[in-house]
Amino acid sequence: MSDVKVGIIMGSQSDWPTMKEAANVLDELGVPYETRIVSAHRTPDRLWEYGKTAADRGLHVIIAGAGGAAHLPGMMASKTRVPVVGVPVQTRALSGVDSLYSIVQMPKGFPVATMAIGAAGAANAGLMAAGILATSDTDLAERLDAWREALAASIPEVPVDE
Ligand code: RP5
Repeated sequence: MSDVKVGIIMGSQSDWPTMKEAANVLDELGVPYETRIVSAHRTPDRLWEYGKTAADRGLHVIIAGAGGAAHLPGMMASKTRVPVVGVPVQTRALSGVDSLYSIVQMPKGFPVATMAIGAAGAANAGLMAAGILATSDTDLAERLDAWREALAASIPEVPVDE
């Protein structure tokens, strides 16, 4: 079993600029991950195989991003007990509201922890994955605490004219 515990999957190459935000956060926190393009509609067999093997391969969290008819996170959640964090990718036609609705309204029994639309949601997905792993990794917990403190310290107390 490898030490990669986080899978970042996305429906298309076009989702990568958004999903890279999750990868960037994991890089900053020193969390290894794998990345794959897995489309619910274009590569359903790949989705099936990924979900079927995820737990046995040692994945602890799957971050799944998709846009439009964004069925990837929900389908992945139906195929594996590994927690799925969903990222609604912003679309041109409907600004990502379509993605959000496609991901968030899961039926009872198959949850997807759904983030905000777009880049902020992807970054938060990385933090969510790190937070889940930090519950059983004290070194990572310390790095995550430091990351959060640095962010807080970077916020000015008083606004300035720009
Ligand atoms: C979804 O369709 C993907 O997740 C992507 O967000 C969207 C558009 O895909 P492309 O046509 O750019 O490949 O499956």
